[in-house]
Amino acid sequence: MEAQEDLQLNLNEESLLEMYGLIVLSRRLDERTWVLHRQGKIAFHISGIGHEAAQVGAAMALRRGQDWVVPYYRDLAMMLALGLTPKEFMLGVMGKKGEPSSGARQMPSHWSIRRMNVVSHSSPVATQTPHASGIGLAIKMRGDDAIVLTSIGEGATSQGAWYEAVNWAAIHKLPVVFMVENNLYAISVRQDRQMAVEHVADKAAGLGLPGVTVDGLDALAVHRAISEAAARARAGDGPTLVEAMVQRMTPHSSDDDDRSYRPRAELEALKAQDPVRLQRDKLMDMGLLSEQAETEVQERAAAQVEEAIKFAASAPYPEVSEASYPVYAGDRADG
Ligand SMILES: Cc1ncc(C[n+]2csc(CCOP(=O)(O)OP(=O)(O)O)c2C)c(N)n1
Ligand SMILES: [Mg+2]
Repeated sequence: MEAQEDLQLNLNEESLLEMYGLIVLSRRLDERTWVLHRQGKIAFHISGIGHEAAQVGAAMALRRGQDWVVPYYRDLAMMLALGLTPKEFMLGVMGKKGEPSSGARQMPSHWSIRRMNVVSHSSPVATQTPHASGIGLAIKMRGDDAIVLTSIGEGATSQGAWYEAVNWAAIHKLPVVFMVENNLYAISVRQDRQMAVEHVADKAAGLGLPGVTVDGLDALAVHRAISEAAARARAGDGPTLVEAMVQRMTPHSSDDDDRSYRPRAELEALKAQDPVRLQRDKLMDMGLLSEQAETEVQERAAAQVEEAIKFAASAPYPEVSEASYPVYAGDRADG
C-alpha cells in the first residue's frame, strides 16, 4: 500500500530503480575501498555500509543541484545520489589531483562539491549544523525557493553546537531539514551512554520543532519523511528533525578495531537486516526488478567501480608546489 502511494506521489518506476542502482553502487564502491585499504593502497576509509538506503532516500527527496546539502563523513551514498562520480570518490581516497572536494588536501569523505551545492564540513563533529542554519537564514533573507538538508550521527547530537543551531532554526522557522543517521554507536560509545532519551527525535520537543523517527533501512520510508520535512521547510513552516534508524555494519573507520567493544553476535545479526537486500526484495515484491535486471544492476556497478579504481590509480598526485593553495590569501597554484 505504501509502495503504491510512493509510485503515485513522487517516485515513478524509473526513479525507484535509480534509487536501487545508487544503493548498490555505493555498497560496491565502499566494499572495494575497504579492500584497497587492507591491501595498503590507500591510507584511510570511513564507511557508509548499512546507511545507504537512508541516504539515497533522503537525497532523492531534494531538488538535486538546487537545494543545499551540508553532509557528514558517512554520506557516500548520499553524495553519489547527488551526482558525485565513483571516479571523483576514488581520486579522493587515493589523494590524487583533480579530487573535487579539496584538490586532495582534506581527509577523504569530507565532501565539498560546488556544482552539487554541497558545503564543506570540518572533522570536529556537529560543526556542520550551525553552517546549515546559517545557510537557512540566508535563504530566508533572500527569499530563495531552496531548502537545506544537513546530516549527522546520533552521537554528535550531544554537542552544544547542535543544540544551538537547531534551536536557532526553530525560533526563526528556517528552511532546514536536520537528518540524524542513528546507528547506535559513536565510535565505541553506545547511544545509552550518550543521551537519556530513547530517540534523538525526542530532543525536538524541547527545541520546538517536529521530530520523527523512521526506519532508515527502508529507502522509501526515509524518502517519504524527508519529502514531508522538505515541503514544510519550503512552505515557510520551519525545520524538522528526521531520525533515520540505520546500522553501522563495519568498524567506525579503517583506523578502528571494533572487536574490542562490539559483540560479534550483534554484527552477525545485522546481516539479516542488510538494507541493500531489503530494497532488492521490496522491488522484486513490487514486480519492478527481475532476477536478470538485478544481475545487470550488480554488473553495471561493479564495472563502474573497477573503471574508477583504474582511472584514479593512474591519475597523478598534486604538485608539491600546490600543497597549500588556496589555503592562504595570496597563495598561487604555481607556488
Ligand atoms: C568534537 C569532536 N569530538 C570527537 C571527535 C572524534 N569523533 C569522530 S567521529 C566520532 C563519533 C561520531 O559518532 P556519531 O555522531 O554517532 O556518527 P557515526 O560516526 O556513528 O556515523 C567521534 C567521537 C570529533 N571528530 N569531533
Ligand atoms: Mg553513530
